[in-house]
Amino acid sequence: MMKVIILGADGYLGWALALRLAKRGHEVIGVDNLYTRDAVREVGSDSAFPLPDPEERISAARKLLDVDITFYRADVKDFDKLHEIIQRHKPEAIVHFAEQRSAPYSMIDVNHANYTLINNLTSTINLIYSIIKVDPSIHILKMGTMGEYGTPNYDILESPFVEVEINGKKDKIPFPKWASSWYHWSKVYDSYNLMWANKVWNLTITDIMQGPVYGTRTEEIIDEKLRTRFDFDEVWGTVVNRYCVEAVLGLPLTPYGKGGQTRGFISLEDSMQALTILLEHPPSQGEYRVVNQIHEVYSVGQIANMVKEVGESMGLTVKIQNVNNPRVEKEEHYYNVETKILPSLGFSPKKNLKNEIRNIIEDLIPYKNRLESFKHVILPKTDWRRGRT
Ligand code: USQ
Repeated sequence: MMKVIILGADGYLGWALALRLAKRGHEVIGVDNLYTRDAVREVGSDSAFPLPDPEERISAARKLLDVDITFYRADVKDFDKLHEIIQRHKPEAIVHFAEQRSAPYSMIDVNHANYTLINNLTSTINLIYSIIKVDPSIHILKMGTMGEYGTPNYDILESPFVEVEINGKKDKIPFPKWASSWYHWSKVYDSYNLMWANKVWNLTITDIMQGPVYGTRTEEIIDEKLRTRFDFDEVWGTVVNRYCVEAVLGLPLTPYGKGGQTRGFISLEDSMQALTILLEHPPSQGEYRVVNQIHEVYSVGQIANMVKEVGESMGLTVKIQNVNNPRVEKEEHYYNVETKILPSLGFSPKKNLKNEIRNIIEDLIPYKNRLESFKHVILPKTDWRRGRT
């Protein structure tokens, strides 16, 4: 069994992973500054499911799952605090989710752009330096994003490097990246910084390129008190989860622009399975490993049709209304992603989008009244091109 620190343990993925790892018998130490809770309130929204305080969640986990999770309310931008926690617990692995994770939030204005870049880059640098001081053999499992690559007109390989030929001379370069928000760029810069830390100090790193995650359920979320947060507003919600809330509220589903934007999706449950596998099968000591963590590839238009079909089969009236795209992104494009590493380690997805949409809608219906009061934060307002509030 391993000792694992999760930075960002209060988030959508962080809390679900804390439960998964603890239930598998690993010792889990969670760290979070609870920033996401405040930043979601800042845009006038909240999680679809009311969230207990970290202490209440942890005692619910103790009671319902018989697991013990240690929690620190701390900011990983504070190097001394982060170092002290790592020094105290000396884990085998550290999962790094403690970053601002919304693309729209990063595009609101100069303050939000700076917050995103400073928070995200500083947290990763602090983690690198803490590990060098405590024990350079600690495995870093870092959440990157498929959005680092953008939507190129070539295959997205699962490799940190690619060989190129320029004017007849060949060399290896970092795999090309072309992000589409300050948030996504912050992850590109993090990846370069990790690659560099690996070269200088031989750190052992898994950099995960994950697509948008959807879903409300994991094997451990067996009670309302154990729910992980679920965002749906225009800033914090991601596309599948947003469409499901729109369907429940009788609002038209909102593909942006032409709706041909294609991404690689994964359910919350399968994301947990993948992360657990990557922790339990670390790369060799001193390796920088890049993993593409997606399951099914769909366009946002196709997903709208799927949510409409499932919603209607459940008795909801669901319309689709494409809205002006507030983002700067390709609306029709090639998309082909290599995914070899996770299957080679035994990853076998248990969920698919269609079945999971039904489960999400089923879980949201009892919260319809609560969701009604957030109707005004659903249509997109954050316009990439405006750059100010
Ligand atoms: N979109 C719509 N309608 C909506 C919401 C979004 O058409 O109502 C479109 C967007 O324009 C975009 C696509 O759906 O083309 C994905 O947007 P998203 O909001 O679901 O996800 P994104 O902003 O890309 O970010 C999310 C997570 C982020 C993670 C990323 C993975 O917030 O933390 O890194 O998904 S990826 O998309 O592969 O970069």
